[in-house]
Amino acid sequence: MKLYMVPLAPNPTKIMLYLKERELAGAPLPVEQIVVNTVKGRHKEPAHLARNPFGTVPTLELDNGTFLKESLAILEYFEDAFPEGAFRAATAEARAHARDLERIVDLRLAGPMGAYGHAVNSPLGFPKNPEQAEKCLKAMETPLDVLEASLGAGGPWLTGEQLALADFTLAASLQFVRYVEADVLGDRPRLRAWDVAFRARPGSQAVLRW
Ligand SMILES: N[C@@H](CCC(=O)N[C@@H](CS)C(=O)NCC(=O)O)C(=O)O
Repeated sequence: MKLYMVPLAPNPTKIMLYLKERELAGAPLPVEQIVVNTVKGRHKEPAHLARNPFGTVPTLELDNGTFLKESLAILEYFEDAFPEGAFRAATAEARAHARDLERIVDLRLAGPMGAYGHAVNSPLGFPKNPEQAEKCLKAMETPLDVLEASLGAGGPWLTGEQLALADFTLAASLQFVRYVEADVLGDRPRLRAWDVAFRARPGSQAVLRW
Protein backbone atom coordinates (compact mmCIF):
# COMPACT_ATOMS: atom_id res chain seq x y z
CA MET A 1 0.00 0.00 0.00
CA LYS A 2 1.06 3.58 -0.58
CA LEU A 3 0.02 6.46 1.65
CA TYR A 4 0.16 9.87 -0.02
CA MET A 5 0.58 12.33 2.80
CA VAL A 6 2.30 15.45 4.11
CA PRO A 7 3.61 15.91 7.67
CA LEU A 8 1.94 18.51 9.95
CA ALA A 9 -1.38 18.53 8.08
CA PRO A 10 -3.89 17.08 10.57
CA ASN A 11 -5.60 14.43 8.43
CA PRO A 12 -2.36 12.77 7.27
CA THR A 13 -0.88 13.14 10.76
CA LYS A 14 -3.58 11.03 12.37
CA ILE A 15 -2.69 8.20 9.96
CA MET A 16 1.03 8.66 10.59
CA LEU A 17 0.43 8.45 14.36
CA TYR A 18 -1.65 5.32 13.91
CA LEU A 19 0.95 3.61 11.72
CA LYS A 20 3.78 4.47 14.11
CA GLU A 21 1.87 3.05 17.10
CA ARG A 22 1.21 -0.18 15.20
CA GLU A 23 4.88 -0.37 14.23
CA LEU A 24 6.13 0.22 17.78
CA ALA A 25 3.69 -2.37 19.08
CA GLY A 26 5.46 -4.90 16.87
CA ALA A 27 2.75 -5.12 14.20
CA PRO A 28 3.96 -2.82 11.40
CA LEU A 29 1.67 -2.38 8.43
CA PRO A 30 3.08 -2.66 4.89
CA VAL A 31 2.56 0.98 3.96
CA GLU A 32 5.01 3.13 2.03
CA GLN A 33 4.59 6.82 2.90
CA ILE A 34 4.99 9.23 0.00
CA VAL A 35 5.07 12.98 0.58
CA VAL A 36 2.89 15.13 -1.65
CA ASN A 37 4.33 18.61 -1.40
CA THR A 38 1.20 20.66 -0.73
CA VAL A 39 3.22 23.86 -0.24
CA LYS A 40 4.26 23.52 -3.89
CA GLY A 41 0.66 22.68 -4.84
CA ARG A 42 1.46 19.10 -5.92
CA HIS A 43 -1.87 17.88 -4.47
CA LYS A 44 -3.72 19.82 -7.17
CA GLU A 45 -1.61 18.49 -10.03
CA PRO A 46 -2.85 15.77 -12.42
CA ALA A 47 -0.77 12.98 -10.84
CA HIS A 48 -2.46 13.42 -7.47
CA LEU A 49 -5.88 14.34 -8.87
CA ALA A 50 -5.83 11.00 -10.67
CA ARG A 51 -5.56 9.34 -7.25
CA ASN A 52 -8.01 11.65 -5.53
CA PRO A 53 -10.12 14.12 -7.56
CA PHE A 54 -10.61 16.22 -4.41
CA GLY A 55 -6.88 16.93 -4.36
CA THR A 56 -6.54 16.16 -0.66
CA VAL A 57 -4.22 14.16 1.56
CA PRO A 58 -4.16 11.56 2.94
CA THR A 59 -4.91 9.21 0.08
CA LEU A 60 -4.24 5.50 0.40
CA GLU A 61 -3.49 3.36 -2.63
CA LEU A 62 -4.52 -0.20 -1.91
CA ASP A 63 -2.61 -3.15 -3.33
CA ASN A 64 -5.44 -3.71 -5.82
CA GLY A 65 -4.78 -0.25 -7.29
CA THR A 66 -7.87 1.45 -5.84
CA PHE A 67 -7.72 4.57 -3.67
CA LEU A 68 -9.22 5.61 -0.34
CA LYS A 69 -9.70 9.36 -0.05
CA GLU A 70 -11.01 9.80 3.51
CA SER A 71 -8.79 9.51 6.58
CA LEU A 72 -11.37 7.67 8.69
CA ALA A 73 -11.96 5.13 5.92
CA ILE A 74 -8.19 4.60 5.74
CA LEU A 75 -7.93 3.98 9.49
CA GLU A 76 -10.94 1.69 9.50
CA TYR A 77 -9.46 -0.25 6.58
CA PHE A 78 -6.26 -0.80 8.57
CA GLU A 79 -8.30 -1.93 11.57
CA ASP A 80 -10.31 -4.39 9.46
CA ALA A 81 -7.55 -5.68 7.22
CA PHE A 82 -4.91 -6.01 9.97
CA PRO A 83 -6.90 -6.90 13.10
CA GLU A 84 -3.91 -8.31 15.01
CA GLY A 85 -2.91 -5.40 17.29
CA ALA A 86 -5.76 -3.16 16.11
CA PHE A 87 -7.28 -0.54 18.42
CA ARG A 88 -10.80 -1.88 17.91
CA ALA A 89 -12.74 -2.13 21.18
CA ALA A 90 -14.11 -5.48 22.31
CA THR A 91 -17.86 -4.82 22.43
CA ALA A 92 -20.35 -3.24 20.05
CA GLU A 93 -21.17 -0.59 22.68
CA ALA A 94 -17.53 0.31 23.26
CA ARG A 95 -16.90 0.46 19.50
CA ALA A 96 -19.93 2.73 19.05
CA HIS A 97 -18.72 5.08 21.81
CA ALA A 98 -15.23 5.12 20.33
CA ARG A 99 -16.63 6.01 16.91
CA ASP A 100 -18.92 8.61 18.49
CA LEU A 101 -15.95 10.36 20.07
CA GLU A 102 -13.87 10.18 16.91
CA ARG A 103 -16.69 11.77 14.95
CA ILE A 104 -17.08 14.50 17.61
CA VAL A 105 -13.37 15.31 17.41
CA ASP A 106 -13.27 15.25 13.62
CA LEU A 107 -16.59 16.92 12.81
CA ARG A 108 -16.97 19.34 15.72
CA LEU A 109 -13.40 20.20 16.76
CA ALA A 110 -10.95 19.75 13.91
CA GLY A 111 -12.61 22.43 11.74
CA PRO A 112 -12.78 25.17 14.40
CA MET A 113 -9.26 24.31 15.58
CA GLY A 114 -7.87 24.79 12.10
CA ALA A 115 -9.89 27.96 11.56
CA TYR A 116 -8.80 29.28 14.96
CA GLY A 117 -5.15 28.72 14.08
CA HIS A 118 -5.54 30.66 10.86
CA ALA A 119 -7.48 33.43 12.61
CA VAL A 120 -4.79 34.03 15.24
CA ASN A 121 -1.50 33.23 13.50
CA SER A 122 -1.99 31.81 10.02
CA PRO A 123 1.02 29.98 8.59
CA LEU A 124 -0.49 30.76 5.18
CA GLY A 125 -0.38 34.47 5.97
CA PHE A 126 -4.12 35.06 6.36
CA PRO A 127 -4.86 38.33 8.17
CA LYS A 128 -5.59 38.09 11.88
CA ASN A 129 -9.33 37.83 12.57
CA PRO A 130 -10.23 38.18 16.28
CA GLU A 131 -13.97 37.89 15.58
CA GLN A 132 -13.48 34.57 13.79
CA ALA A 133 -11.13 33.40 16.56
CA GLU A 134 -13.81 34.15 19.17
CA LYS A 135 -16.43 32.24 17.15
CA CYS A 136 -14.13 29.22 16.88
CA LEU A 137 -13.39 29.21 20.61
CA LYS A 138 -17.13 29.24 21.30
CA ALA A 139 -17.75 26.41 18.83
CA MET A 140 -15.08 24.31 20.56
CA GLU A 141 -16.50 24.70 24.08
CA THR A 142 -19.07 21.89 24.08
CA PRO A 143 -17.01 19.30 22.20
CA LEU A 144 -14.00 19.99 24.47
CA ASP A 145 -16.28 19.65 27.51
CA VAL A 146 -17.52 16.31 26.16
CA LEU A 147 -13.92 15.07 25.88
CA GLU A 148 -13.09 16.35 29.37
CA ALA A 149 -16.10 14.45 30.72
CA SER A 150 -15.13 11.32 28.81
CA LEU A 151 -11.67 11.42 30.40
CA GLY A 152 -13.42 11.70 33.77
CA ALA A 153 -14.45 8.07 33.35
CA GLY A 154 -10.84 7.08 34.04
CA GLY A 155 -8.69 7.60 30.95
CA PRO A 156 -5.82 7.87 30.41
CA TRP A 157 -6.97 7.90 26.76
CA LEU A 158 -10.17 9.37 25.39
CA THR A 159 -12.15 6.14 25.51
CA GLY A 160 -10.37 4.56 28.48
CA GLU A 161 -7.38 2.32 28.90
CA GLN A 162 -6.81 1.58 25.24
CA LEU A 163 -5.86 4.13 22.61
CA ALA A 164 -8.62 4.76 20.09
CA LEU A 165 -8.86 6.52 16.74
CA ALA A 166 -10.22 9.62 18.51
CA ASP A 167 -6.86 10.03 20.29
CA PHE A 168 -5.00 10.18 16.97
CA THR A 169 -7.52 12.57 15.45
CA LEU A 170 -7.34 14.95 18.41
CA ALA A 171 -3.54 14.87 18.67
CA ALA A 172 -3.22 15.61 14.96
CA SER A 173 -5.38 18.73 15.21
CA LEU A 174 -3.69 19.93 18.39
CA GLN A 175 -0.31 19.75 16.66
CA PHE A 176 -1.50 22.42 14.23
CA VAL A 177 -2.72 24.57 17.13
CA ARG A 178 0.68 24.27 18.79
CA TYR A 179 2.43 25.04 15.51
CA VAL A 180 0.69 28.42 15.38
CA GLU A 181 1.60 28.93 19.06
CA ALA A 182 -2.01 28.93 20.22
CA ASP A 183 -3.84 27.06 22.97
CA VAL A 184 -7.47 26.02 22.90
CA LEU A 185 -7.76 23.59 25.82
CA GLY A 186 -8.81 26.18 28.41
CA ASP A 187 -9.42 25.13 32.00
CA ARG A 188 -9.71 21.40 31.34
CA PRO A 189 -7.14 19.60 33.48
CA ARG A 190 -7.93 16.10 32.24
CA LEU A 191 -7.52 17.11 28.62
CA ARG A 192 -4.27 18.87 29.47
CA ALA A 193 -3.01 15.72 31.20
CA TRP A 194 -4.11 13.67 28.18
CA ASP A 195 -2.20 16.03 25.88
CA VAL A 196 1.01 15.71 27.91
CA ALA A 197 0.68 11.92 28.19
CA PHE A 198 -0.11 11.43 24.52
CA ARG A 199 2.79 13.56 23.37
CA ALA A 200 5.16 11.64 25.67
CA ARG A 201 4.44 8.36 23.87
CA PRO A 202 7.39 7.20 21.75
CA GLY A 203 5.11 7.00 18.71
CA SER A 204 4.01 10.61 19.12
CA GLN A 205 7.59 11.73 19.67
CA ALA A 206 8.58 10.05 16.41
CA VAL A 207 5.77 11.64 14.40
CA LEU A 208 4.81 14.97 15.93
CA ARG A 209 7.11 17.88 15.20
CA TRP A 210 5.31 20.42 17.39
N1 LIG B 1 -12.29 14.58 4.96
C1 LIG B 1 -10.93 14.44 4.48
C2 LIG B 1 -10.27 15.78 4.54
C3 LIG B 1 -8.89 15.76 3.89
C4 LIG B 1 -8.27 17.13 3.89
O1 LIG B 1 -8.95 18.16 3.78
N2 LIG B 1 -6.93 17.17 3.98
C5 LIG B 1 -6.24 18.42 3.97
C6 LIG B 1 -4.95 18.29 4.73
S1 LIG B 1 -5.27 18.07 6.46
C7 LIG B 1 -5.93 18.79 2.54
O2 LIG B 1 -5.54 17.96 1.76
N3 LIG B 1 -6.11 20.08 2.21
C8 LIG B 1 -5.82 20.57 0.89
C9 LIG B 1 -7.04 21.03 0.15
O3 LIG B 1 -8.17 20.81 0.64
O4 LIG B 1 -6.85 21.61 -0.88
C10 LIG B 1 -10.20 13.39 5.33
O5 LIG B 1 -10.63 13.15 6.46
O6 LIG B 1 -9.24 12.79 4.84
